[in-house]
Parts: sequence; structure tokens; C-alpha cells
Amino acid sequence: MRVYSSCLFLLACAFLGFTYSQTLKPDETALFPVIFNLASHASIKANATCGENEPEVFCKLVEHVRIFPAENLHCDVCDLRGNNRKQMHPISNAINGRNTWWQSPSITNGRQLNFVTVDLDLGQVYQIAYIILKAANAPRPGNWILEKSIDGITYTPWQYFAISDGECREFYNVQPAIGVPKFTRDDQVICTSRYSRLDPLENGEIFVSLVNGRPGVEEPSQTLLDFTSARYIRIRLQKIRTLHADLMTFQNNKNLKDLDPTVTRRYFYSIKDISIGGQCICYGHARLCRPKDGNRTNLQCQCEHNTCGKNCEECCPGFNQKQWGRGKNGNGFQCEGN
Ligand SMILES: *[C@@H]1O[C@H](CO)[C@@H](O)[C@H](O)[C@H]1NC(C)=O
Ligand SMILES: *[C@@H]1O[C@H](CO)[C@@H](O)[C@H](O)[C@H]1NC(C)=O
Ligand SMILES: [Ca+2]
Repeated sequence: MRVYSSCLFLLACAFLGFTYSQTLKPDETALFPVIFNLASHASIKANATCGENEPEVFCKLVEHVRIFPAENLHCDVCDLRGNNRKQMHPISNAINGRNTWWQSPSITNGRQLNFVTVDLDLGQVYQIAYIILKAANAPRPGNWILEKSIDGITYTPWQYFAISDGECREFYNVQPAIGVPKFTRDDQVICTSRYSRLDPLENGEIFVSLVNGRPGVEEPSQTLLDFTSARYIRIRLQKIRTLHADLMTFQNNKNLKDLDPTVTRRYFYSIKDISIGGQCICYGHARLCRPKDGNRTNLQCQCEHNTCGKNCEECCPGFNQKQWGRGKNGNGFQCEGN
């Protein structure tokens, strides 16, 4: 289990009151467990993967490839059912902590391959601070939605990504955030074109902080706690990023199958790594969250302040002198005995 110290990791630096706690006496502070990478123990699915039905040829997107049309130096095969591991790009590669990657079928198989969904189940509800996606042998996705759910049925968007500010409006009906996003609300859902640029053609990265820059981050509001709580995370990919010249060709051709496959084979999604930084929900009453009975998908808060329950959401028996409250910095809430 990789552990990130919350302040070393800038994306979550101010998460959940961390900044105040150093200057207060121990009994006045709220307690929060460390933020760690939840993706490594998640279960993950994708509804399309390169070479899942039969071996498929794909090529790398390189500028000026058409100067050397006869050379296939930049092409390779994916085959999920063969026995060459190097040709397998299953979705589990996106959370294995190694350099291997997941790859979707190219749009040579049809325009519908722009729409691919990746689903993660974290096993229980956590508070999510940030998400980092890394691409491999393709540019970052163009248009897509990052969504979350508590129950696996109702999903709500966390953030929209689009090829251009115009597509934020047209595709998602959201005003684009320009530059480093500024938030006026704790549950504001933005759209950005920042992470959909064509460059770099390979190994691009996407950083999503769900907390930084939001008004309620120092003393987390209920709205921010609700906004960041999730068990299920969904990556809804909706448009592959293309070179401008190729985009024109696609628009003028209804049927992609009629197009030169050396062009369409270069368009697919690839994800090398998904990191999800999050922590157990312990309402400010635990500094540790540990596997229960050695089961790493079942983590439990080690409650302090005389609180009990899986999430320290109640006062322990015999400590019901006053009503349970969240641990906040400065008030040092503790359940009290009779
Ligand atoms: C994947 O699932 C999404 C959502 O159900 C659907 O819209 C999309 O067409 C599916 N993609 C493929 C390639 O089956
Ligand atoms: C671990 O805990 C999860 C969630 O409570 C449960 O679904 C799973 O069966 C457990 N696994 C083992 C090996 O006990
Ligand atoms: Ca990997």
C-alpha cells in the first residue's frame, strides 16, 4: 500500500483541516488518517479493450507519419487472448503500479469506439482528495467525464474534460474553467480543456484535485464531505483526441471503415496508471485506518475521542453525556462519560 503524506502531496495539501492541526494542542485537533492510493486495491472494468476478440494492429500517433507511409515502424499488435504478454493490454494494467498500460480498440472498428467506460469499485466509501491519470502510447483523452457514486446506481459528475473551451459548452453545457480552476462552491463541477491538449502525444498526465481551491477546504463543510465521498468511480471517455488534419478527414467521411486504416489505427485510448488519493471517513476522530481481520478491502477507522462505529459516527456506550459531533480543529470534540 503506497502511503502519501498529505502535505508532501500538494494535490491534497490542505485537505480536511490538515493545515491548522499543527499549531493546536493535541486535544483540540481533529484527527485524520493518511491519504493513500485506493486504486491499487480497487476492482476495475472497461467495456472495450484492444484485441479482446481477435488480434488487432494499431499504430502510434506521430506527427508527419505520412511522409513515410510504407514504413510500419510505429505499428504493433494487441492480442488479449494470445500468450504474448507484451501484446496484452487489459484494464488491470491501469492499476498495477507498473509501466504496462490498458488500451482500447482503435476507431478502425467504428466510430462508437470513441465511447468507452472504465469503472472502478473501491470496495467501500472513502473521501477522495485527488485522482491522477497517466496516458501511455496515445494522447490524453479528448472529451470525457469523471463521475462518482456512493451506491453504484446513481452517478454524478465530478469534472468534465473537453478538447476545447467551445466543446465544454457544446458537449457538456458547462462554462469552461480558464487556467487554474477557481471554485466558488464546494460542490462546483467544472469543465477544463487543460488536460485534453494534443501534446504530449505520449505519457501525458491529468491531475484532478477535488478539494484544492474550494472554499470549505480548511474546515471541511458537509457539502465538501458529500462531494468527495465515493465508492464507485467512473471514467466516461467520449471523444478521442485527433490531429487536426485527420479530424477534417473524419468529419467528411460518415463511414470510418472506408478510411485508410493507417490513419484510423492510430486513434485509441491508453491509460498507464490511475491513482486515487483518498482516506477513510472517520469524521475527525481517527488517525489510523486499518484492514479489519487482515482484509485489505475492508478498512476501519481506529476511533479515538471515545467514539465508536465503523466510521466513528457515534459515541461509545457509556459516553453519551452529550450528542455526538464531528471532530473539528479548535473545538476538540470528545464524547464524554456519564
Ligand atoms: C460502454 O458503455 C457505455 C455506457 O453504457 C456505452 O455508452 C458505450 O457505448 C459502451 N462502449 C462500447 C464500446 O461498448
Ligand atoms: C473483505 O471485505 C469485503 C468487504 O467487507 C468483503 O466483501 C470480502 O468478502 C472480504 N474478503 C475476505 C477475504 O474476507
Ligand atoms: Ca500500469
